[in-house]
Amino acid sequence: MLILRGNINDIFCNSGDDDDRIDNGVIGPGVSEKVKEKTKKPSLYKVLLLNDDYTPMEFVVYILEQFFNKSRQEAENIMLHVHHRGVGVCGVFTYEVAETKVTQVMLFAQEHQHPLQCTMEKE
Ligand code: TYC
Repeated sequence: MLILRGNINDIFCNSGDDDDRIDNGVIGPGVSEKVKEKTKKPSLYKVLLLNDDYTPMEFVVYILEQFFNKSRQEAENIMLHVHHRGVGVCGVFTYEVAETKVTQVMLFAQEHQHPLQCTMEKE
């Protein structure tokens, strides 16, 4: 006998973008159950740097290298993008990682008395 637990659509329809698992277990003589556990992928957030007229370019490049693991060349490109366009993406992270990066950058900028602004936005 096959016992299906949960919504029939959840069990047989695969949307493709979720991380789905099917657990086949025998729960008694001649009785098996098929349980599909759905796990949702976490939402992602862009961490953004904003331009200003006072923060030194070298300071922004240093932040991109140290906090966002960018190469020198990548960091310079992102810094120049922000300088010319007003805003740019430093990286994409889960909520808590993005929030931590924003806090670290804002604290570091304040400690060095630069007005640099860093924020996050849902993808
Ligand atoms: N516009 C700044 C300058 O001319 C450089 C800068 C770049 C500042 C990026 C902030 O997020 C920033 N010194």
